[in-house]
Amino acid sequence: TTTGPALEPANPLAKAPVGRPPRTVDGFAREFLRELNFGEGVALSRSSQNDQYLALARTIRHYLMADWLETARRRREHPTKMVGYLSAEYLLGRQMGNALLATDLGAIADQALRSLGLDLRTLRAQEVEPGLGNGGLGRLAACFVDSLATMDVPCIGYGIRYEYGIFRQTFEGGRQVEVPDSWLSLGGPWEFPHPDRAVTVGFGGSTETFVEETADGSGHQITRSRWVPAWNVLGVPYHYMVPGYQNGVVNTLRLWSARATQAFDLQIFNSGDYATAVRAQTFAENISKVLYPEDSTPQGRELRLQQQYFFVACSLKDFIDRTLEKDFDLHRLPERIIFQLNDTHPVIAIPEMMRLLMDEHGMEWDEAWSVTQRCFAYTCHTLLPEALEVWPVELVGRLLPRHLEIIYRINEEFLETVRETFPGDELRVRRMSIIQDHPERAVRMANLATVAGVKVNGVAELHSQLLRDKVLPDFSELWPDKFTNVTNGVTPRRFIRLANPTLSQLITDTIGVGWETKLERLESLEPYAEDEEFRERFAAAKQANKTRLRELLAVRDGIELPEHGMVDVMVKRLHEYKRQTLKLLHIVSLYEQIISGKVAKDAIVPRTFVFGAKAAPGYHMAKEIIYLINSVAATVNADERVKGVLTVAFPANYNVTLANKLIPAADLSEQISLAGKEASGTGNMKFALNGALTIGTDDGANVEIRKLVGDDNFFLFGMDEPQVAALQAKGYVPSAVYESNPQLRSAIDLIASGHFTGGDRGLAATVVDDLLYNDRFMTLADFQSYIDVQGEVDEAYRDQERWTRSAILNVARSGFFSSDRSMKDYLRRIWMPTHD
Ligand code: B1H
Repeated sequence: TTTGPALEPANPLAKAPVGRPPRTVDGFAREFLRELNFGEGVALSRSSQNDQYLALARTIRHYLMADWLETARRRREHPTKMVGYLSAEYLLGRQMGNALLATDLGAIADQALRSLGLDLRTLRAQEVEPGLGNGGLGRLAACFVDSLATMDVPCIGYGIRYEYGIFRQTFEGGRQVEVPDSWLSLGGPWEFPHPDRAVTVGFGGSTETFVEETADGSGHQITRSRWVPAWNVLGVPYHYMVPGYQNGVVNTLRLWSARATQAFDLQIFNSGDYATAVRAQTFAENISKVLYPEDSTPQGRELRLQQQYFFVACSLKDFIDRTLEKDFDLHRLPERIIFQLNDTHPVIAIPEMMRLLMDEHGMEWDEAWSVTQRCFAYTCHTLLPEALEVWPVELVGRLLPRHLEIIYRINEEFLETVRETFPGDELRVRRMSIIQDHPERAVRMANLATVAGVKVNGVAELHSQLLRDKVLPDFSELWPDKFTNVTNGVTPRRFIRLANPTLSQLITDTIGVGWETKLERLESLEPYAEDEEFRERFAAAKQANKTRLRELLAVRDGIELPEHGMVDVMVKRLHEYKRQTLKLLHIVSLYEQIISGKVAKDAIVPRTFVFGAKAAPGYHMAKEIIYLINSVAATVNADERVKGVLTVAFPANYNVTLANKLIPAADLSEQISLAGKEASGTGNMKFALNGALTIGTDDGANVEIRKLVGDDNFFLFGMDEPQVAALQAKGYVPSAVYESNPQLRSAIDLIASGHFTGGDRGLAATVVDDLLYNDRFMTLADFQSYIDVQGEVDEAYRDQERWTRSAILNVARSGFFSSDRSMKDYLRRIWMPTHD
């Protein structure tokens, strides 16, 4: 299937996008009814809420459509260098609110629906969010494409249209039970399938060599290789609009869905084995069936490598064959594209680019390598060694034999450079090799990305430094200039304007409009920290957000929150390095001190602790921690002795939608990972921007948040990274910490006694034993410091005026964490280095 010839229609109307629907209440209502009647095929009186939601989505879409077509036309007519963001995850969150904000249609839609007896908020709540990501990494990709559209930077986001996104979390008896997320089952009104533009992707088979005359007519012969795949699948692109913020720009997110190819079908269908043929179809479609739910620790599954190659092969082909104008000279490819690799997940794109340039476009190795090396840049998102992806050579060879050949050759030439630069240093050669030998022969994707990429960046200052010094030190010694930092950011459109309308209104009333795209302007709020009236309005906004949260959790989860007190929130994926157990030990310790009479109930500040966390379904320890949090919540909430003082809420299924309600209501943001383990964190930024104070370690972007908001407005605790390394080197014995700290001992003993698990000691043993005898992330070592600083938090909170002042300063000084700033940094440091 190819695109048809350019049309030369007689009717001049066809030359430009037909008009936008009128931006009036009547016009909107009319458009909505048209969609309901002619799109959904139902009368208003007979329509379900889902019909109404779908019609409303399509109505809003119409207002964006002309801008989308126009943006695409403009980019085709004036082609410039584009960003191809390659990401296996996009954690988009609900689309409707964002589309209404981008088009500034909220008020019109609200009135139009009201005039029809409908309620906008109810319809918005119908949307099942596209959860095509696990956590921070996927949400970051969504923030980045939002910022690029808002900044009118040409970008295509490429990824996978998983039929099932991140699972829906439920609790049964306090244990996590995963339910498949069939986000598309009630219709996908935001997507545009283009089955006619499907791309074929090969897998398996073998390579063969053949001899060919060189193109220069000299009569010389060269040996080339080509791939003969054994099977292939189709990638069908689904387009999603990425609207900029009220700027008339709409970029595209192109997500690929796998289908069986016809040839594949025919072959088997003709063999008469109908059932096998149908099964083969299912096999192909499996590739985009489900998002792998591991965050940080990738599973080396064959299907996952298939997913990675599938979306990357579709994307490169799409860009070269469809996005570039015909007969574009591929030697100049780097003038027109930079592919940003979001972690190692899309790194197989590097050998794929080599294969395309050589085997399909006739380039020789050196030319192809020179082009490839300028087309990719790599972002690393981790420091955990187990999170660095490696693919067994056996698997790569079986699934992608041509790519393995190419990887071997890249490695050979690279190691030659290493040997020239560091003669006789074979240990170094082994460390740097793209191929590891132990524990099994495997391709190190981070090494491949570092060798091929123009730049390698970490996601926060500290992370980038540790990346250079600890993760890839040999590479940074060889190529110091390749390494750079771009500190993460978050989109203020979704995470302030949409999530926190009350605070947004206050900001606009105070400093005027436009801060949503120039977030550094928040700094003009700083003097208002001393303005009593402003402080009162600020505190009232926070209170309103707490009330909103209380109402939501009552309906959503049947959780009753008290009206007053501090809201202390820890929301993020469940992982040992993030140390949800440290938070739990704090809660248990407070509880233990009250029930044992060591501390008077009224001596501590009433707090509501809110957790939100999904565990990877196969991560046993993480699931045990969830069970323990739920057990502690149930016990504490039912105990009259702490009523009104300690409340623990763990609403199930933390996702973007819930984040938008939770974060604005928080007083305290828990960012308590072991120093040196959290690459950046982005939740930490969202909290600060919504006026929560952080209690945190010197880790990831916490370091930069603290530097900006100031020590007086941030609660720092725990070891820093050098101290962690020193303790590690010296030998860490968690049981010794337990023995020597009575407060810690009481808390752990209470858990171990079965107090929270219905008297069953066994049910808490997994977590307790790990803390005492393993504690890889040094929870006990940081316990006392954490407890002490939580005492300072209490003290600060008692002085509400001081607290509000600090909260205001957190907002005023966090403008740096806009993802617009991150995008500017990428543009200047990586994508368009001449860009000023
Ligand atoms: C982050 C991941 C990740 N780092 C593997 N690494 C995955 C790794 O499906 N997998 O196999 C999925 C995700 N995610 C996070 O990225 C970091 O932990 C955060 O600190 C950081 O803020 C975020 C964005 O940079």
